[in-house]
Amino acid sequence: MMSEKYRYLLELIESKRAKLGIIGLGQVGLPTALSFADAGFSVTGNDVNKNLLDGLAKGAIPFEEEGLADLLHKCLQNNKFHTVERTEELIRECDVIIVCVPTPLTEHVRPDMSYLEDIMQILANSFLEGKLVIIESSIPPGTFEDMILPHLQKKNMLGDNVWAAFVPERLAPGSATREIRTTPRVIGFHDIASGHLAQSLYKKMISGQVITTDVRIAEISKLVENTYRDVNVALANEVSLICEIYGIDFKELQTVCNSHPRVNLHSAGPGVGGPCLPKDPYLLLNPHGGNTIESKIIQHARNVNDSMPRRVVDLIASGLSFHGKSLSDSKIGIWGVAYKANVSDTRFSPAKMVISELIRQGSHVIVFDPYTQESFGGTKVSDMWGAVEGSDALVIITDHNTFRNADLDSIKSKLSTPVVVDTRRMFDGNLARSISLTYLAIGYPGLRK
Ligand code: SAJ
Repeated sequence: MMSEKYRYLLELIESKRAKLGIIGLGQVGLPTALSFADAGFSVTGNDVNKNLLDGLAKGAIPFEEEGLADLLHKCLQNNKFHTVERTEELIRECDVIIVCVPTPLTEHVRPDMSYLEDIMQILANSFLEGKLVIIESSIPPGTFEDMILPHLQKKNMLGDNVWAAFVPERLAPGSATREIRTTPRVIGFHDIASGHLAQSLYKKMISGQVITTDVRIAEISKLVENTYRDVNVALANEVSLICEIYGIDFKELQTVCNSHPRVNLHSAGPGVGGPCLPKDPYLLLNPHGGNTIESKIIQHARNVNDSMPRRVVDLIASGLSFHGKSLSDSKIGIWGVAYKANVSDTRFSPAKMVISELIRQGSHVIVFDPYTQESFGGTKVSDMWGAVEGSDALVIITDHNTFRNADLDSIKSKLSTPVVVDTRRMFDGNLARSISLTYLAIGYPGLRK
């Protein structure tokens, strides 16, 4: 028998009169807040970063994300979105609270739960009667039952006068505003009433499937999805090395292999970055309050992907050595420092390792990225050709669209030494070599003297 309070909250959600509060307005929280606002809910946002709140109120988005600025303007104009400085105020005024704070890694590659713990402390001391609390942050298995619920139940009864669910975010940076509405979502629940309320809520915003499951499965599924991708990229990276040994082109091999209906060989590249893939395998292997689980394949995949920037540096060194030069006496131009194409995010970007190592070995590094001011210690230039002019090598680390139409003849004419290291296979290697560029790439046949 469902309580009166439950029926009241369900009715608020169904009629979109429920007030939603999003805690943490980063790459997950902001698109989530604005997508719910665009779906018709009145949404309040909160973040520890006051500058971010000031910027948002003026319509400024803090990171590159297609369509997000337009969505913010629209939601500000129709008064569907506003921010508050105090988390307690948000909790007080909202019926549904969605927590989107980060759970990064510590320097010892263990989950750093401090942001989430801070919020849970505030929630534990708040009056939550009649409210639904949703956690979207990625969490180590066991966190929901052993950490989240005890906090929420300090003053309330789960399933009776407070409800909670774990709904892992599944946003793909770069296409977040589009995909958030179509990507199926997983609702992890501990009690049926909470699962039902959360399901009703997400069905109002997304057209994709809303799957309900046990909370432990939801926790682990999120982490396994990204681990799956990380391991597959590692396989591609390892196969690319095998291709180099056999003297064949990985990209051509990939096309041939992927013509098989049950094969999806991923792309080899300079390594794996971003806020999710380098982190989630470690969350998977570090259960809440438990010992680290050993997994050879997952750890090995992490090691393979982490070793890729080193391979990039080796490629640069071999290209230079072909022309009698070394890293220490060379000027090297870098295109792209973001972790993937067309985003501004540089977290865990392979560019960091590549640039740091080049600088350590004495290279003069010039960096261009249209999306970010980050340069990892290299000299930043504001024009893409500024990284090519007079350089001894051009290294493409991120395949931003901006670079796609660059013409190889212009690159060659501007370089001091004609070396191109293409870690994303943006250019046609045959064409590059046909105009006497020293073209090197991950998974591409090496140079012959
Ligand atoms: N990468 C490769 N080869 C590939 C695919 C990716 O080297 O074949 C590299 C990328 O260059 C990048 C890293 O892996 O450095 C991660 O890229 P990604 O596109 O797989 O993932 P993210 O971290 O941008 O976002 C993912 C999302 N996955 C996809 O879009 C396929 C998303 O679904 C998840 O919800 C998100 O992580 C998350 O929040 O966990």
